[in-house]
Amino acid sequence: MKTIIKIDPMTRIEGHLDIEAVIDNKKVVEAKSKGTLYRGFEQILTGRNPIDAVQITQRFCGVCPTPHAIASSQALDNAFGVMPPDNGRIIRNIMQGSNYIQSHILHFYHLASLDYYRGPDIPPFVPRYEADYRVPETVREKLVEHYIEAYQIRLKAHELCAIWSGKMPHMASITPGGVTIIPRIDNITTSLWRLKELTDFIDNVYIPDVITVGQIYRDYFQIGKGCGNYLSFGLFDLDSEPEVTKRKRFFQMARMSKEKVYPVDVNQIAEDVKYSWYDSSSHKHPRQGDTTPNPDKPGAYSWLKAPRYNGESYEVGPLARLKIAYETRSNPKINQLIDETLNKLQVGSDELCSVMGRHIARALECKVVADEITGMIMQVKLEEPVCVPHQIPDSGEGMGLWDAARGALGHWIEIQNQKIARYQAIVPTTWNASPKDDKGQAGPIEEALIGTVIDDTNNPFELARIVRSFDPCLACAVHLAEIGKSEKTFRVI
Ligand code: NFE
Repeated sequence: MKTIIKIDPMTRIEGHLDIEAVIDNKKVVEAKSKGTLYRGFEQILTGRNPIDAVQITQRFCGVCPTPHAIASSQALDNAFGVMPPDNGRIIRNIMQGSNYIQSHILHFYHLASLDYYRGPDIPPFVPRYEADYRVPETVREKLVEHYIEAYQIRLKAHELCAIWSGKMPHMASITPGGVTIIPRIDNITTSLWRLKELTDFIDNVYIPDVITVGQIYRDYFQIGKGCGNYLSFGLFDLDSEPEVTKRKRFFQMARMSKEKVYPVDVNQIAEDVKYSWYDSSSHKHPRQGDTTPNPDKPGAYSWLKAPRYNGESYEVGPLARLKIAYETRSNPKINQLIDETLNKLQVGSDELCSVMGRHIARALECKVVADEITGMIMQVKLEEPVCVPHQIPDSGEGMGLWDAARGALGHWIEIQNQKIARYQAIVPTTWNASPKDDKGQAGPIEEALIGTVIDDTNNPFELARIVRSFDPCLACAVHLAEIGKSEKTFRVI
């Protein structure tokens, strides 16, 4: 007999993701990933001064305002024909790196780790669902301690960003053509001591904790594989090449399909809407896309559109970035770090494509990013320019491509009469949590759920662990709540 399981909300914070799974003989045979909030930022932006996009798009989300500020600034740089000077480029990288650190630590300790151990019987650890908690008492006590410590540490990462961005969340000092902060020696010194504390936590607490959980839940290296395609727009600009797809980046812009790495042709990106609550035309490149909501559309089940690359679904995020770096050997230190960790865990590199692999990739990336921005802070040159002047053209187009903590992020702007005529954003969670496309092909999270064995349909924690390993953020992806009516609704915290 088939059972339908519905978990809503799935995400602990970060908007409302509703997951529906059809179980037949203990196995997931169909899955639906549903974004239940409508965003509508595209309509808010239309008709405004283009410069407002840098501030308004940051309000997509309080967790990742930084990449939206950077991607919209890049789209404006592109439309205005300006490029930030070295200081502007480096300071944007530092802001983004600090946002990665706080976001990755947030994800493991505050959004995902409670799936693996039983917290104390007080809020925020209760209410909780009963899972196969296997962590021994001594480890459990440490994880609870680190859960609390992680709040303080994330504060340091937010401060690190605010040193350069003026405030957090929602940064003040970013503008088309660069940044507006004039760097002083104390920006550098106060950043370095915060980074030292962050690096100590990542090396001595975060990575060891993720490895310990990985060793205890080794079977989760076999669960939640996903679609097997990986996409990254890249991270940290290393030069000032105006053409974004040719720009040298620390994590390169690339995609991986069937274990082979290929360049990205942005023209191959299109968004399908057959199963989305939109009357917009389907299979449009975001440059031509529109956002016309229709909450009564028959057959639709999500406010997310379904982005596809050349008709295929792609996973984005830390696993995608690390797999591409590992395969291309672009940075020997990353390969060494991954190999050492896999050795400790006694798992193969192919097992990274899994629930536990995503947690490991995120933790290792956190270290790589912290090390990288420590070096970048030393490259900031006092007394040198941080931005170039810009002028709003009468008309134009621009594109910003960047990797947010959760993966590939694209912003597209069209300007007419010096106003925003069209704005489209495809955020990481739109890729990962997308519904089926026009061909009926599942999105990456849906794909990762299909085939999973559910031990107890009254307590389907396997589904929660798989979905959360992607770190979905629905606030970013969509923004009307739909009251779910179905066979089983679980309150999952
Ligand atoms: Ni709201 Fe975001 C990130 C972006 S996810 S967290 O990282 O862009 O879709």
